[in-house]
Amino acid sequence: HQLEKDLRRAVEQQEFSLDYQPIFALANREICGFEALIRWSHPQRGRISPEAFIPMAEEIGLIVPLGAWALQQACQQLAQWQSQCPAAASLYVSVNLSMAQLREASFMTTIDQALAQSGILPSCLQLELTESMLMDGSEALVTLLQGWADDGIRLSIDDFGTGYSSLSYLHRFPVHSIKVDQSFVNSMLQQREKRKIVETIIHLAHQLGIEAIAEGIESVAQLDYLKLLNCEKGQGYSLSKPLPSDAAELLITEHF
Ligand code: G
Ligand code: G
Ligand code: MN
Ligand code: NA
Repeated sequence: HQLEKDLRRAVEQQEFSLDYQPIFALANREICGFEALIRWSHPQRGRISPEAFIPMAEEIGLIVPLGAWALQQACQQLAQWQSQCPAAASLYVSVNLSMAQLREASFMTTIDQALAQSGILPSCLQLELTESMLMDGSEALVTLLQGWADDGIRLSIDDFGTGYSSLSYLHRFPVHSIKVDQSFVNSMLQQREKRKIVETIIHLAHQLGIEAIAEGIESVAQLDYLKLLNCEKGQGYSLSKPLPSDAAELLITEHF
């Protein structure tokens, strides 16, 4: 398989980079964090979407080294921004994880090393997990995540509402925030049912003392509506697209 060969080479040749999408506090438009999103610039084919290569990387086990790279890179980048800009001391970076990484026994060490080598505070790291990763959650996984949460690492449930939404893991796991999936947010003002789902997810989060992060905010009207619902945070094209690191850095210098 050509894509598989290319992917293996890409890891060795370091053809990957990270873009950073700001996460805003909706009430005051403060930037509170950045979601790190992996990008692949293929030497012949140009940019390839993660939607095309992450599943393949997961299938062939490459997501383990690739994910470790993304985690280290994101932590180091944040450390650099924080040292340049002391006012950004509480800024965090949010990293997407795959199931295969959680299953890897060495992943705990990967997290510890990313924190130690970059020197960022554990509270400046957010890990994004999907519902399916928590669904077959063993006691061992509960212990692992509890350990991270005790250290201050933020745990967020990504794409909430699109997977196997089980309410039991919301109290089994030390969840810090829920990310309301963009498929609900982007049509909520046209479709009453989507709107009710968004409202219910945000309400559920608040009832449980969890913070809500809306994804895929593409208009001011959506932003205003989410503010009305007291949704704490949000990301989306109407606030900022994912940015290459130099553009994100510029934004930080202007913002803080
Ligand atoms: O920006 P967007 O097209 O970049 O991202 C597409 C998908 O790829 C999203 O579901 C996102 O969670 C996933 N993704 C982006 N970066 C990473 C990463 O470093 N690790 C994993 N596991 N998924 C990622
Ligand atoms: O699965 P996850 O939530 O990690 O995926 C994030 C994806 O959403 C990335 O591909 C990112 O580029 C994309 N994204 C971020 N903001 C918007 C937006 O406002 N609209 C759309 N359509 N996609 C967005
Ligand atoms: Mn995400
Ligand atoms: Na998502």
